[in-house]
Amino acid sequence: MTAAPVPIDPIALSEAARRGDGGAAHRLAVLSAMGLGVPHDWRMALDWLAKAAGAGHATAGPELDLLSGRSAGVDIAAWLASPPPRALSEGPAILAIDGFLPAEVCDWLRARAEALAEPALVYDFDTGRGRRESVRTNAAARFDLERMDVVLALVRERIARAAGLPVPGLEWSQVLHYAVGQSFDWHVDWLDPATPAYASDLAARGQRIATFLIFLNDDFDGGETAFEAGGLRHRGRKGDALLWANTLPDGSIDQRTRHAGLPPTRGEKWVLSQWLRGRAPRV
Ligand SMILES: O=C(O)CCC(=O)C(=O)O
Repeated sequence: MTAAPVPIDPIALSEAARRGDGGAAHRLAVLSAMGLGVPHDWRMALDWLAKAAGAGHATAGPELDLLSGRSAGVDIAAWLASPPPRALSEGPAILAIDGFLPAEVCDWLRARAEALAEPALVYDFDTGRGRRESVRTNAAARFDLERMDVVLALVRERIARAAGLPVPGLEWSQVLHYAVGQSFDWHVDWLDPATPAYASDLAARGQRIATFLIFLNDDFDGGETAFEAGGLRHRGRKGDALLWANTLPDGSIDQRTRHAGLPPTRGEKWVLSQWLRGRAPRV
């Protein structure tokens, strides 16, 4: 799904935040963390987050607690570094990153998604809206700017760095939920350049170069991420990640990336799914 340009007025937000509006301070924290309409600045993001917490914003305090852990401050450099990947397949290029996120961050993302999940949609480029399709019987929570928090902004930057792709190229993150028997049937994530409906979106943002999955829990059976090519079936432990390239080094689509989220046979599966483009939308 494509990120729509968002109206942002940092001056009005700053004035409201200085008057004690915790929501405005939290929004400025998110904007600073993402570099949207204001400079990308993690120190400013944390300052605004502390102001939001002081003003009684509901999630700002817990976000700060989560990010600082047991230490006095937030170590941004440590948060942005990720463990080394290991190759699962050369063609298509599929990498596993074990221990990508701490368990508490997985729990945070899952709890936020639990309140927001709704039936997963397939984006319809003709109408510009999502529609139900039998290919997706699972649920999804989509985190657009209205739903973004600083924890997720940090996770997104960590994903972008691990994938070697620019943060502004990330589409809005989704957390997927599968109950027993629900699946995301066989599909590809790249947008077919031969489909005229995709042309303007591809011209604006480029191809979905990579897909990044983070396993938010592991107390279920079945539910593997499956690739048709090579018959790979993968299940990470809680906090592990899976990264694959949807394109070849020359930028063309990799036809071998057809994959599926198979149905759990016991328990529920929660996974963060991130599609990465080459650039932000032109506004
Ligand atoms: O949930 C999974 O294992 C697969 C998710 C997926 O196919 C996607 O996000 O494109």
